[in-house]
Amino acid sequence: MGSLRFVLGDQLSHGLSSLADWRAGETVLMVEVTEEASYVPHHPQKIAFLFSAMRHFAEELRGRGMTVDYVELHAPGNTGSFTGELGRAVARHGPDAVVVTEPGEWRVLDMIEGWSAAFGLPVEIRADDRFFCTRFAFARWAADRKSLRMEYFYRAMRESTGLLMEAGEPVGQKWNFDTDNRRPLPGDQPVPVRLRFEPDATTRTVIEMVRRRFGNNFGDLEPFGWAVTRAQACAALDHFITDCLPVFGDYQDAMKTGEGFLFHGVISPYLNAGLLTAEEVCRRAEDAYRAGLAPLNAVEGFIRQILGWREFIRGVYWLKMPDYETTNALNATRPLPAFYWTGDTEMNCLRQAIGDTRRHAYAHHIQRLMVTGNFALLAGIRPAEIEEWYLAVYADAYDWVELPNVHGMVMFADGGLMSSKPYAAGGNYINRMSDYCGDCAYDVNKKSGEGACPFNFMYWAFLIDNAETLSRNHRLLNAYRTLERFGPKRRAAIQAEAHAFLDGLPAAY
Ligand code: FAD
Ligand code: DLZ
Ligand code: SF4
Repeated sequence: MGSLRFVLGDQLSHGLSSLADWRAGETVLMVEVTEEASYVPHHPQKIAFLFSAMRHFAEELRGRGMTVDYVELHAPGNTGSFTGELGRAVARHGPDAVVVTEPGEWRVLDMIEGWSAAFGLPVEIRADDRFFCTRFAFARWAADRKSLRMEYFYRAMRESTGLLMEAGEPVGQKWNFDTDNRRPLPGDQPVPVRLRFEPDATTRTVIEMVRRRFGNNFGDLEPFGWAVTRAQACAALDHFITDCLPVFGDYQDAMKTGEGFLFHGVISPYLNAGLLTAEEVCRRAEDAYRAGLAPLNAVEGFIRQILGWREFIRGVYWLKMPDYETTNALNATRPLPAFYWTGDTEMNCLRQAIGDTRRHAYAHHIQRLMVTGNFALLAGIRPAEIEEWYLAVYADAYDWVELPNVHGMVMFADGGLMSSKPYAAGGNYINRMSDYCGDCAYDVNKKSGEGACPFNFMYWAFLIDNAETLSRNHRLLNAYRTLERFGPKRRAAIQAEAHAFLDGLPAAY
């Protein structure tokens, strides 16, 4: 029958390398399997999104005349794993070879590398060309660099792609407009209503299946409004470019109660599952700038997230795995507090960020980094426990993108491989960028004692606890000088207050 084309759940792209030379008579294999659906307790919306998108994609392939062998989760005999399902499909179809695009995760690549021996067949693993930068090009860029900084990688990517470039120079004569992108949201700034997609019959069937099977996982299954086809994802992108991108830059770091999406793209699940490509999203944003429909600070800021951060994060993942996830540079050992799963905390910023996550399987970058992430960093949560949480609760979460963001950017567990200092902050930052503090049981202006914002004393306690590792970091010299002035008694009191607060939090496990 020729080759069996195995398409994984996050490879829903018609231009996928493993489908490129499909010939009549060959079968495409797609499988829903328990192992993937339960390696962490995924948010129910994440599972429903992916299974519905997979089923729609299979239909689209059939519509293009391709033969698709699609194994549903409850199909009789489903073995529950990629390897088991490939074995059954090989027996059914008798292919000469298996063709697969490289997976997003190290765990799955390790599995795939065992298939040829297991099934006695050639297994061709093709590069995933949906990224701007191949794993090998990133490794070449990283070679001989002591530290990896996104900004330099990003500049090289601007040059190689020509995005926002003119005659070899960055448009606007600056690479980065980030200083224009840190405005708090004015109270009277209208926020666009986001495009949602009514579940069709396929999605409704999947939703009911997910309710029965995964209904107890953290997160609301409904209302469900995610795009599940490429056409819908394109409509979501159009909506973002027209209604949000023009002000995306200004309020990129802002947070507002009840407004989980603000001006963000809300496209990461589509990019990561393959319904949209990084290239088309960046080109659309650039076109909006060139047509005078969106300002440069917004467009550059947005393109940097995808061409810079997303590609950089993936590069770090493949460069450093599998050892990457085992490091713990700050010796963080505290168990994950139960409130991450329940939302039951008096700290309003955390309650809001976790509440948005529960409702939408989404929180924007600053909520992830500076609220739930900042808390985990300052509290010294065990990296593996907080990583599992992030991998489970977001519709866009896959190991390749979640892990470097959490392990490296949030937890500094890689010792600063990708950031020059930990993103640690006291309550002031959250107060400046959000409206959360006004409704909080704690007082953001109080540094210690009854009712003081816990971020305030946790921030200083974090620096004291980690002085051995961090006090020589040149970007923290001012903070450590301030701490020096506090004197030993005040420092001991801060530490005692932070540890008592943290020790009093019920653990999740
Ligand atoms: P926008 O703000 O509109 O940005 C546009 C796009 O840029 C995103 O869709 C995304 O593809 C890309 N992007 C932006 N920042 C990053 C980044 N740091 N890393 C990779 N891509 C980026 N993103 C994921 O896709 N999956 C994850 O599992 C994930 N986990 C994260 C965990 C933490 C602790 C942090 C701090 C960030 C994480 N991110 C993750 C990155 C970022 O928060 C999300 O990509 C973003 O919030 C998605 O929403 P959006 O589409 O509205 O993004
Ligand atoms: C995330 C996920 C889930 C929940 N379920 C499936 C599945 O049943 N079948 C599938 O092919 N893929 C699934 N995925 C996505 C995979 O975990 C992802 O394709 C691999 O980890 C490679 O990145
Ligand atoms: Fe969060 Fe502190 Fe503000 Fe409360 S006062 S919302 S805990 S930053």
